[in-house]
Amino acid sequence: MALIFLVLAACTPDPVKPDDSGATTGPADSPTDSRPTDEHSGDSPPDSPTGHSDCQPSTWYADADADGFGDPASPSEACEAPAGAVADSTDCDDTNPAANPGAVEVCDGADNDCVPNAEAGIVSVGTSVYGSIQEAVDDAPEGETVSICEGTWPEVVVVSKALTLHGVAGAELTVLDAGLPAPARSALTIQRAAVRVLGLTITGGTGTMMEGDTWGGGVYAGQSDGVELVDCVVTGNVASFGAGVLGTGLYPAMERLTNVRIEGNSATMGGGGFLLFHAELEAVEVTGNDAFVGGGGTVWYWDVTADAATSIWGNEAEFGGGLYPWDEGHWIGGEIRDNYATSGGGGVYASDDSTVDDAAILGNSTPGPGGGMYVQDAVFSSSNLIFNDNVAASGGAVALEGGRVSFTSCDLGAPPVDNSPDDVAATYAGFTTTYQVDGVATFSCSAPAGCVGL
Ligand SMILES: [Ca+2]
Ligand SMILES: [Ca+2]
Ligand SMILES: [Ca+2]
Ligand SMILES: [Ca+2]
Repeated sequence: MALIFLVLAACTPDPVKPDDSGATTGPADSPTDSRPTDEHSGDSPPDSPTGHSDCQPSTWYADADADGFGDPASPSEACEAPAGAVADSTDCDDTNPAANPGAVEVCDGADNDCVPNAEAGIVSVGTSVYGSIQEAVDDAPEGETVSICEGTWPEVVVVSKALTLHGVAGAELTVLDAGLPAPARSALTIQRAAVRVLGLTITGGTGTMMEGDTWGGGVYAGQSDGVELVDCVVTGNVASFGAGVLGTGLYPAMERLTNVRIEGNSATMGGGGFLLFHAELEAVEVTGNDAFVGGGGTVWYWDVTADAATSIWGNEAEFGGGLYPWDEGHWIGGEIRDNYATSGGGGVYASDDSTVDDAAILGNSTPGPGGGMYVQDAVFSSSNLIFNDNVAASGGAVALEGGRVSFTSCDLGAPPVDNSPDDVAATYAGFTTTYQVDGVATFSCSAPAGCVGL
């Protein structure tokens, strides 16, 4: 207010006779404007330093974000525009230079064009707007962010450069739907690029055809430079292998999944939820997926590390309801819980040389061997596993058949959370020996000695 008062005082040095012509402010030396009042005809001051002896004040509006459009809520009266003010009064958000009546509506969570509306159906990169995710991906410079607003996007997307795909309204409202039942189309294909995907639901994919099988129904990241999925949902996809997510980054590239739910995907071969080579999982939930092997997930070569908030639960397979570490796969961490296998290995099944460490294997079941884990003809090792409440026909915790295995510091359960039957069934040369163990044990099993340390 003080500023406005000073401005008004400077512009009206003396009472001015109203201009009955109705004219707006004219030149300072025009007869109309410089006409002195009767009372002060002799001592009227000369023209002000600005060249205006008097004026008709106009209304100005603060333009705090300097986009040329003023804030209707902050008017002021002055002869000339005060600093940072404009004559326009149509800015709907004077804190955002990307919001004004001249702006293009883009997908940024803000009302850009001052037409109150949802952003639904918009994909944008910077100030460019596109009709599909793929068009935006194709046009976006490397390293840019493709912003995807609320809506269901009926397309398949292929990305072959480093980009971020960002579902601005989050995965619940932003859906990439490849539209089953078209054969052999991954919903999102990432080729030899480091791509970050945020806030997207990925569904309806049927995988990429290779050598007679389909791979990566939802996300196909074959030979990627590392794909990051954050706050995403991958659901309702099918493939032979890796129905939800296939990530086979070229070492040392890895996939990183953070706060991702992989749910209700179906593989006819391996990895209902995922098939991964090299990955880090944080707060990942893999549930309700099914497969021939590895209902929740299949780990193939290299390492997949899961944090304690990652859970593979409620999946189903013929072998390995939760997990199937494949050819030299190494699984570390997480919880493998309440999975079911129709033939063996309710939680985990391994028939290739592999390792599983630092995981909790809880409440899994099968009508076959190995409620928690079934290892068949493999060179296999495990450490720091916890087996509780797993149920099977034989080997409630672990069933072994052939091969050479070692278990280090593994908790085989004790009442009231023991496995049933309790606990290890080892079959070598056609003979099965069962071992009941309470608590932590370190042991190894191979022919012809059977299990040593139990
Ligand atoms: Ca403004
Ligand atoms: Ca603005
Ligand atoms: Ca917007
Ligand atoms: Ca036990």
